[in-house]
Amino acid sequence: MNNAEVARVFEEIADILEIQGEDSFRVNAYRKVARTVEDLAGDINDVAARGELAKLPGVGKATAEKLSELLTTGRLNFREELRREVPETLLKLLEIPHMGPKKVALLWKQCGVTSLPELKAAVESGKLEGLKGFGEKSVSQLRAGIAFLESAAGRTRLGTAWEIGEVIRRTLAKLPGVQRVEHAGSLRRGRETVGDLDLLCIADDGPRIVEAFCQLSGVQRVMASGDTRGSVLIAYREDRSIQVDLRVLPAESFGAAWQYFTGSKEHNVRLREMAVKRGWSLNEYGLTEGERVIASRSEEEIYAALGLPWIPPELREDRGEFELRETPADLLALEDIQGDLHMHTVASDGHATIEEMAAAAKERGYKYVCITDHSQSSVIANGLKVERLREHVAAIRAADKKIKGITILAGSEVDILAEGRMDYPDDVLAELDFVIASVHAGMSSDVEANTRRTLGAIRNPYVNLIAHPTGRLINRREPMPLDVEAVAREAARTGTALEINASEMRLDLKDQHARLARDLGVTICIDTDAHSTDQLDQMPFGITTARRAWLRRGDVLNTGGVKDVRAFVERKRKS
Ligand code: DGT
Ligand code: CA
Ligand code: CA
Ligand code: ZN
Repeated sequence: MNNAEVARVFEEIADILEIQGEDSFRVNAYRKVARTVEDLAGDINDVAARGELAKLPGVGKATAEKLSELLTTGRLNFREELRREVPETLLKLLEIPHMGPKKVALLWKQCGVTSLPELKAAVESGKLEGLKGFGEKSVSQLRAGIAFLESAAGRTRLGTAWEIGEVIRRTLAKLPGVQRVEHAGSLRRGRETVGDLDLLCIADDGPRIVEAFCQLSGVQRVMASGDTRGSVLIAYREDRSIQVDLRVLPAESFGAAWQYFTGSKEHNVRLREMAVKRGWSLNEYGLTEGERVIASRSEEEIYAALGLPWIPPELREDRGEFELRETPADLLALEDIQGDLHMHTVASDGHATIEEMAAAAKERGYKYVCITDHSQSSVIANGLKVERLREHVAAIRAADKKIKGITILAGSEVDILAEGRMDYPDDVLAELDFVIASVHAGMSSDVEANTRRTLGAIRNPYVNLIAHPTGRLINRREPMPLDVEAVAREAARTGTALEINASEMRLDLKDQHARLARDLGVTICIDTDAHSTDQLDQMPFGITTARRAWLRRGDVLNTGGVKDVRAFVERKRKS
């Protein structure tokens, strides 16, 4: 079991105990263990191997024994017992936004609700009326939350899907006789969530490839298998799985299949219409006129035959791509990114030091980074008071001198307080190279209040970037209601950048919002918000999102050099 899996077991124990009405001291003890394991820099199994579990913060002798049982046997008796005491479907309710164990307990004990369908029925029948903590407002919030959960059901976040898909792709590519394996479907188009994975493979011996595919590690169930296609369920968490479809084809029709199975459906419908207009037909086997094959080997040939340039997969959503006269040469690419301007260190809630983050960024070929730890109001994230910030800035300057080949800028991710006030006074902000502003607490359900708050930050002359503007967590938390257009207009007017946060949990701004912002003249900045060195590798998800927003190299602040970043800051301060 890895750290995250162990942490989840302890979170679940805490949830069940809290639902059962256990005192908060005991509940929090389990949550603390979960947090400790989750935040561990190394592998929990190594800690166990060294016999040092009991040395972890918040871990006593009894907990160390539980951890050890879990790590050696893969299960924990105590947890299995607890699970028998509550209905299995009850825990699922905790995934509804704004729903905590206390509310779940109330629903269960007072209304007999044990599952999502039962909760839905209870909401609709008015059964919750008069129940403590379920006033009109919170019932309507609950209704929205249920709808949100249903819309997320069965869709896997891009980062997870990518990781799973890449392992399968690389494994298949190594099989003898396999010439090529590629992703298709929504993963290739870079959608923020993926329903199922679609892989295509060029090989002669279909049945053997499909057989190997069905025996991949992680396969929970084989849904279908034939001579040229297979479909399996891959478990990636105890309670989550994703379907993977594989098709084996000959090289002659690979282009047609890749085009077809990449989609989107909407894009394909338009493309087929164009074929039909010419008296041709288009399907996964090729573009044909009667018996004659016009194109099938490559995507380029198919698009060209229809009078179109090759269209990058991220643009295939029927959002204007059929107007393209040529493939956009400067559509943003990972290689264009020169630096990462949003990351955390151990000074607040990150796991690595300034030097470690900078060295890791340098390894990735970046010319600069900006260290942006949390500000004082973010207490849970160990935000820095002014004195500590000044010491931190001095440490950043020292590291910048010491490490050659990369510029380390000193910044901060400053909380936007009520009514758009900033969490540090202006004279402190003025000492920083680059200032990020973001909302972390007190998000309102009122669109005007949220918008006013963000506009306030944008109007501060020292604020250079609004990070994760809507605050959503994909599949977990809805965006806060925000007038993105008004925010974008003001950002453009004041020379403030808006972020595409590349963390696969966030991707915020999302594609359509980023496109709107750019169209209104906003400079976009793509950052990982890394809390550890390996999270710097989330940049590709931000790039993909930017490509889906049709962003060009010139639309993005951190495709420029450090001079351009400094000039961007100076321009706003002077105006
Ligand atoms: P997903 O899996 O829900 O995230 O989204 P996709 O786009 O991967 O959809 P999926 O897996 O159902 O199908 C893969 C591609 O196959 C899809 O993007 C386009 C193509 N496709 C599937 N069904 C149809 C269809 O009925 N008509 C057309 N034109 N194309 C289809
Ligand atoms: Ca799919
Ligand atoms: Ca599929
Ligand atoms: Zn951050």
